[in-house]
Amino acid sequence: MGIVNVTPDSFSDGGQFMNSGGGINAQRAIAHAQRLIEEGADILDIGGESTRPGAAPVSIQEELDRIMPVVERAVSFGVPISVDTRRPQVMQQVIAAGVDLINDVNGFRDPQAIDIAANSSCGLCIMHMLGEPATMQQDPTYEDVVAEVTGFLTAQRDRFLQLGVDQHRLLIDPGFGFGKTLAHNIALLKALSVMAGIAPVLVGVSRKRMIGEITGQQDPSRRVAGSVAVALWATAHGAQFLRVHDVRETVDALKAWAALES
Ligand code: HH2
Repeated sequence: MGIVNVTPDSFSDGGQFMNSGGGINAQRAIAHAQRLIEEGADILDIGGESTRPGAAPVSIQEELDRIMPVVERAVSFGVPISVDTRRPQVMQQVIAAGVDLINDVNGFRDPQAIDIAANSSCGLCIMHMLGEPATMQQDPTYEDVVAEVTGFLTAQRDRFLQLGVDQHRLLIDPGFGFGKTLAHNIALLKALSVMAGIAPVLVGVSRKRMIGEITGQQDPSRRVAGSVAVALWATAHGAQFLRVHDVRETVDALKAWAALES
């Protein structure tokens, strides 16, 4: 899954598609999306709100203004299109525009979001987050991070199943870095094979702070090798989807690894 962040402030790639006046340059975002497909992305994940630690929320209208021109083009690209949003109103509009997957970092905790999602025919990615992006990295605390995260993901999966959603539409994501320390993230990575028993697992560690903490690289653009290493390890331990900025590097690494595994 290749990341298309149509935002001015995403932690790694924010502002890539802005005009000098501060507006979004949809053409550039669309060109980036096409390049990710050429590089081997099987799915695109389009987002209009940064959820990096400390990020301020954007209005619904602003989020729609950012993503809709890109979504409307991307649905004809021939690969599944995911939208990264926690807003029910945004979900409604992108579902109507024909997207294939809703990726909610809030894990469909909003009752309106779960309703809209269940009544669509989209795939649904349920992610775990502790608290809100603005404050989630201020001393995140768990008694047992693996039990709490798997408990939440299982409960949300079961809510969807009770609403009649086919289990094949559901994926789960432990939400690396969303209210988690490095130790929490590592504990969750080590529990991937357990989580894979709940639903197919998506892993998003690309260029994140945890990779910086492990490698000592402060600049997100220097975290590619660390990200690819964790992505490979995650694949070997049960991840079925990888959400990444660096599609070519990740696909090449997976191909090389798969050649030796077969
Ligand atoms: N991480 C980010 C955003 N959305 N969705 C899922 N399912 N899993 C993740 O790990 C995940 C996500 C944060 O990364 P990014 O989009 O690069 O940054 P920002 O939130 O600053 O736009």
